Amino acid sequence: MKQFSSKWFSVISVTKCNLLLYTIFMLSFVGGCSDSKQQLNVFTWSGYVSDEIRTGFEEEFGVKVVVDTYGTNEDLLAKLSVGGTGYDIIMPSDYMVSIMIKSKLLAELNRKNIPNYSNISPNYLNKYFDPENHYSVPYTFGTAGIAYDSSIVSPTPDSWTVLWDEKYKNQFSILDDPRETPGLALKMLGYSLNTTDPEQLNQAKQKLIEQKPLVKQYKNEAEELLIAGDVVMAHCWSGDAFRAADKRPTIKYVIPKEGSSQFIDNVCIPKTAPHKDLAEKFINYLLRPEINAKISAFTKYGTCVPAAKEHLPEEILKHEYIYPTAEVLQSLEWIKDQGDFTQQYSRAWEEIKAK
Ligand code: SPD
Repeated sequence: MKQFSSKWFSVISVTKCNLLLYTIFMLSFVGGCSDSKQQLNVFTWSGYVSDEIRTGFEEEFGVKVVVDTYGTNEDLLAKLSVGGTGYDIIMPSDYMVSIMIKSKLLAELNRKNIPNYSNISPNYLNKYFDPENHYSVPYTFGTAGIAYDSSIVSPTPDSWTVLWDEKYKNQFSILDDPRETPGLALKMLGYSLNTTDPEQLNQAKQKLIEQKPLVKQYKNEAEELLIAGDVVMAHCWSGDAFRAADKRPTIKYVIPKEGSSQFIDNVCIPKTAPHKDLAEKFINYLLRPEINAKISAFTKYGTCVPAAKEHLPEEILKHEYIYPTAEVLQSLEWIKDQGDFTQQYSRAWEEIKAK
């Protein structure tokens, strides 16, 4: 009996052991399958890549897309400058593309892998920041301005000076951005937002220090504050204002009469990208007219792909601030890469925030 039970014990042990090995094998196989899926790591602005765009690419190409966000071009630069981020796709604005090219942080694009490049309108190509688009492909374009709740803010704001009005103390937010924010004060003072005159920049700095006690928050994701009703006005990017207006229809947007900034955000591949081929497939996918239309409808920024317009509703195509009038366009400036003087903007902004 003793012999019998020990024999059976060893049979059961062997069976259990086989089962265990089998389970480990199956688990490692399943795990191995998901691990072996290529992963595309995207680093972008919030509200820029929708779940629909992400999962559409995942399903069609059998890969995983992970999206991480940043709040300013300078945050993106800081992260990339450290190296080895693992990001495959980034979306710097115009002047930051120029800075990144000079700093040798970007990979040259292989146009053969991006046949949909030909879908882009020439109006958005060959700009000063990447004269032959060797490193960048335009994603969207927009402006900075003031979003306001028209059921509360009266009269309708038409000047940046409203952001110095005591009446709105603690009721508005300002972008937390070393170029946009000094830029708004420079425009209010009648200067270029690309000034390299230290005295003009100093005047803008003093204005922003004076404004500080009135500001509820410095925040780039103003959409959330506007929807929640935490602020009645926000210095923000246009698409974010229009996205907020979808949820809270009394939100309107204006570009002040003194003028403002305009931008093109671009898709680029960092030099250190682990999956360059997949990144180029992703860029090509973004440039399909129907996909690009979805991007514009989601972000509420303009499309650089004319054929995408066939898939867009009238209210976007005729939107006076997504496609500004010639008069408004004249009042806008591109933020430029000002070389060494750029540091003075960052220093001024740090000093303002430290006050
Ligand atoms: N939520 C998307 C915001 C995109 C902003 N682009 C930045 C432009 C900076 N000049």
